Amino acid sequence: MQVTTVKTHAFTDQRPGTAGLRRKVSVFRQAHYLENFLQCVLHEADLPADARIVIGGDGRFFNDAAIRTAIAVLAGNGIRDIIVGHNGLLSTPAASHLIRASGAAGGLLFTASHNPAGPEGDFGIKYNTASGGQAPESLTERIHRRSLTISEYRIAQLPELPLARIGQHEIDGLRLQVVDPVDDYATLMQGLFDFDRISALLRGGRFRLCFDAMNAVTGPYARRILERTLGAPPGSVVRAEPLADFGGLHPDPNPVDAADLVDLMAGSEAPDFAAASDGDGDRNMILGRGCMVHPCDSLAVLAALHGHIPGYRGGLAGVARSMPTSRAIDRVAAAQGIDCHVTPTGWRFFCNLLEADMITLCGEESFGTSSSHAREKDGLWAVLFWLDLLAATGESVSALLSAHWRTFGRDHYLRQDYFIADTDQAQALVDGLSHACREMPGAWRKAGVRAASEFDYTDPVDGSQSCAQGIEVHVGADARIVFRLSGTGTQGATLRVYLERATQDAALIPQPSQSVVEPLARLARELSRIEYFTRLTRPSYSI
Ligand code: VG1
Ligand code: CO
Repeated sequence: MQVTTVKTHAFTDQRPGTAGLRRKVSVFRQAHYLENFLQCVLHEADLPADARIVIGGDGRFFNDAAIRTAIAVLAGNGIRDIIVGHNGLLSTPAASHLIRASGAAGGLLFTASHNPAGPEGDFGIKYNTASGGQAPESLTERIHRRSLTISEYRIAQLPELPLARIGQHEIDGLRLQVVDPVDDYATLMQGLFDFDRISALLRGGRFRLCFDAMNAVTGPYARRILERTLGAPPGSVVRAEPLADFGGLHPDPNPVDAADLVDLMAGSEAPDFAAASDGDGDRNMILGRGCMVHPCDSLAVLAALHGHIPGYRGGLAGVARSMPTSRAIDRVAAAQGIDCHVTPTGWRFFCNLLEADMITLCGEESFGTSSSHAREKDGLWAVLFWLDLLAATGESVSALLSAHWRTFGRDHYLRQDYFIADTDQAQALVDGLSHACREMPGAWRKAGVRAASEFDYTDPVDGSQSCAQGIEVHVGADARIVFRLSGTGTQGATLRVYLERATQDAALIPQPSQSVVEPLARLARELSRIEYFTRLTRPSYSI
């Protein structure tokens, strides 16, 4: 194998965010850009020469070219044992599982999740460690520091790689295994859930379901598991072909981007159950006839009812949520006498807790839930969990949700995003809030502000610290506003404002969350002076 050392120059914008390095495709296509980053990953990951690496992506534009480059850089650095998904496809949770199951030293995941795809769209790369989880902050920071000084990388000259041919290939000293992306993942799901019971529900013909893969990576997974294995009628999975540009969609399972699914479930022809997933298959949206399950509630319901599910009958070691996620799960944990950990936003913060067996279930408000079966969030897993619950209880989605609220109360929840073109303005706004925290309860007492603080996190497993992870404002006895800047965008800044009000009041529980939290939305605008800093008078996005 011929290996070349290529002289390069450093780029200053290779700092990974909430979930890897995300940039415009045009940025990734600059000469040396991807190779540089990969070389820095390899340098800092410090892998043994016989390391095995798993590679896959969400199938978006540039996936194939990036995977070929990655294999060449890996081979150039002496890594000769590579597992790659067929045609370069692997959903994020399936990749996480495959890393663990194959004893790999790590994995490269090519995805920008739900961000738009295509030549004008976004691309991304994540490095996951041997646990299957995303590189911790300490490692991504080291990778970033190295990217500022890199001057050369090593790359192998390889022939055309047979990514479309499943099987084991020996190529010039490189062992390349091209695997079916679904096989191992499907077996894992079969071990967690009662497939006979779900199958009995789906095969009868009385129960109807619609799974929207949004032209992204979960199509092949959902078709195999829901239709072929579990017997849902063909056509139950829609938009099931992964497309390089996601068909122009924004594959983010939420009531705005998957509005047609919400409409379907509100209509007279609504099936019993609907769900959607995102670009890389780690997010999920669950809907019943006439209702959408908010992800914060979904996490709480799964925790409350886990005893029905074979894979979780042994009980939960503990649970965790990201700080902005509603406190619905906290009350379930309290009732079960288990710990509820609160982490910064981003799945990587759950990984230490999962590895240490301190938690079994975890989730985020951004339509992500998962468990100790993987080290990433998992969209289809959540769908199967809900289907298994419906099969076990014989109840509908809305009945399970209402019963949950009756027992535990409800957290009305809404997230408002403001797209701010000027990142300096966005930063000034957040800095202003963080400076104002101390005075806020005094200055805004009449408005009900009780406490305000910046969220700093100390990882209970390794003691690492992550500071300034958002600003939390407590209002009255039962409400909360959280402010933070997004770490996954590729242009400008996005201010996320999370609004939440908990209630046990039977009259308030069924009200629409939008109207219940409207007074909080107003207060959030006043506290943060959004209009002053950005001239924006209303959110760009409410979900
Ligand atoms: C967002 C979500 C966060 C999620 C992250 C990656 O991050 O808020 O909860 O973990 O996306 O999800 P941010 O920094 O933009 O708020 V995914 O499905 O894009 O890998
Ligand atoms: Co995703």
